Amino acid sequence: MIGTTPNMHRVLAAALVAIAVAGFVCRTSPAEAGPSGREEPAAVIVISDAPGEFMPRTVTVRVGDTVEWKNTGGIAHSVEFVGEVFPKGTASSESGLMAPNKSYSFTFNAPGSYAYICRFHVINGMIGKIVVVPDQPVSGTTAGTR
Ligand SMILES: [Cu+2]
Repeated sequence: MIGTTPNMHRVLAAALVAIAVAGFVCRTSPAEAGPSGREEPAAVIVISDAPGEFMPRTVTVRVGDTVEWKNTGGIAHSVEFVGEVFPKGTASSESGLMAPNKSYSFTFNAPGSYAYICRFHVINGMIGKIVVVPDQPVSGTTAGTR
């Protein structure tokens, strides 16, 4: 039996990211509800301990979408946005300390690129990014946007 090597883990993580990205690109139905009317999170980001990371690391959502972070690890983490000025009327952008099994949700009401960190493990590279695009149907590939 072959153990899980760090390499395999990497491949697995990459595959998960690919699946997640494909899922977002392929989403065809236009918004059924208004920007604030969607209840379920548009994306769920899994927080794990070994290594401490956000998976997937980069997520693309639309304006009005809610992103949820779930701490599946055994230690505390956090989600804190950095280097971005949130638009007026946007709520606080910090999860605070997230104990194991805690989750945190945030709704993005303005397009932009939102980088965030885990306060406790940023030194180990525990960072992530949410890209928020305008709320309109995605046609074709988004790879070649100018
Ligand atoms: Cu952490």
